[in-house]
Amino acid sequence: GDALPFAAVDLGAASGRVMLGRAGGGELHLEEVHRFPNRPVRLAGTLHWDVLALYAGVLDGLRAAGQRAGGRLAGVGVDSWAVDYGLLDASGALIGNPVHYRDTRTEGMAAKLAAVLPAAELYRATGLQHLPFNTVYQLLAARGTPALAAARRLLLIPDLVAYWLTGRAGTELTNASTTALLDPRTGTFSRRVAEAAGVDLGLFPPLRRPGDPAGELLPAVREETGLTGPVPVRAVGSHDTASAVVGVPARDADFAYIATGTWSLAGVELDAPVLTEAGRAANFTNELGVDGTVRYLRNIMGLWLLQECQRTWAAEGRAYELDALLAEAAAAPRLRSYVDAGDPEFLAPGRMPERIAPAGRPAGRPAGRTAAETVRCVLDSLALAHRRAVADARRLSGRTVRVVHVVGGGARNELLCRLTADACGLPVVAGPVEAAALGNVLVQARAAGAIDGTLSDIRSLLHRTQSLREYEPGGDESAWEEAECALRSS
Ligand code: LRH
Repeated sequence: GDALPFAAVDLGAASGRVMLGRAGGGELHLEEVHRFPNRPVRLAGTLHWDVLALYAGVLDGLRAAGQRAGGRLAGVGVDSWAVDYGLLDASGALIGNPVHYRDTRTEGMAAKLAAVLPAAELYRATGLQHLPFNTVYQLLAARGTPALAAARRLLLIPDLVAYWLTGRAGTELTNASTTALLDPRTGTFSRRVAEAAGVDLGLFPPLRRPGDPAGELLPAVREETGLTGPVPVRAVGSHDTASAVVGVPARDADFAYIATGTWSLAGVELDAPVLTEAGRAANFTNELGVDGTVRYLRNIMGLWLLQECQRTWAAEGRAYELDALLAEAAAAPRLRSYVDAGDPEFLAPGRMPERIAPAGRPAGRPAGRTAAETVRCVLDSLALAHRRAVADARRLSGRTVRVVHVVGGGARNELLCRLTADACGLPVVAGPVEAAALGNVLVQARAAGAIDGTLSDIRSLLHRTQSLREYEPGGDESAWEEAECALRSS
């Protein structure tokens, strides 16, 4: 058939966007119709998401998408970052602003849960990498608060936005798999974990899978966005990383991926979870993907380190131009200093250049580094962390990896891609930058019948239609190996 227009709402930690994707008849086009900043707000000591500002951005974006598409859309899908949620009261109204996963309320919660459910058992039941902000810890931190007591429903962020658009509530599976309340073998909630954490599973509306119908735009929403006719909303891989992995333009099965943005999510796609103790020790996660797949990966701090440095410099009146900084960083010697980009010490916002500096490895002048030297340290550290994650994914899963796909915002960072190829000793295929939005559109398009096929067919379509860039590994891999050993023994 002909290509149909779908809107992909993709909310990231730094910005939200609405993309118009046209898919069908062997074609795939994507254009950005609206982008808006996502600015967390600290209020009374708690870091929040400004979720109504995001919703306003979504409405503006849908209006813009409709205008581009002649007033009609064949569907809408919503994805966003994982783990966070909004609470609704008995009338369906939002209780307070959702708390940001970088808020410190979860400190000490892992130990608290481990006292009733040992970490090894939690891992066997949920397969999730320990991250202090996993939903289960957030809910433990919220126990006994008036907000949670008044709550009748809990909606993960993309489900919350979909609820406002449609009036219908559901819990999308790929994102539910990031809560540490879901058993990745069965794709159902784990009563045992919920009981141990004191979580009322009745707060979650029924599960739905990517491709499932999720309602239609409410008349009031259509009116506000100028859209005509019924507009179906469909569940997609509502966890942005799940959509980004759909958007990997792989040619065959032997690939690793790194979804780069605020985070780097580096790993492989599997048919079944790997719930081994070795995997737990290596901090590997089993998140659920589209079509029954498992995203076996590690969370790495990602470009957050760089974004946060820039924010600090700008606040100090030294706003640097990113391209100039990157060019200078590219000319600097490699591995002068590096940090463990997986270290939760970098999770919270604030004073990032300073926090990165003292942790840097010696070699030269640790103090008084220039901004470009700090940027180089960040990118070397990310490449190093990518190397470790790809090697660990291979080792722990037994998968063959011949190529590393870098998708998401980091795919346009040439230095990061080049260093990643060098560090991994593997070719890197970079792009698409908007993999999450493409994955969102493609899952909708398939559910709507505009395209068909398996994930591998979808990936061939991406490979044919998207512009990609290849980086062959170069330089001396042993320098990366040495740095890795040095980090491990520090
Ligand atoms: C990336 C992401 C990642 C999560 C984090 C909270 O946007 O969804 O997969 O771990 O945000």
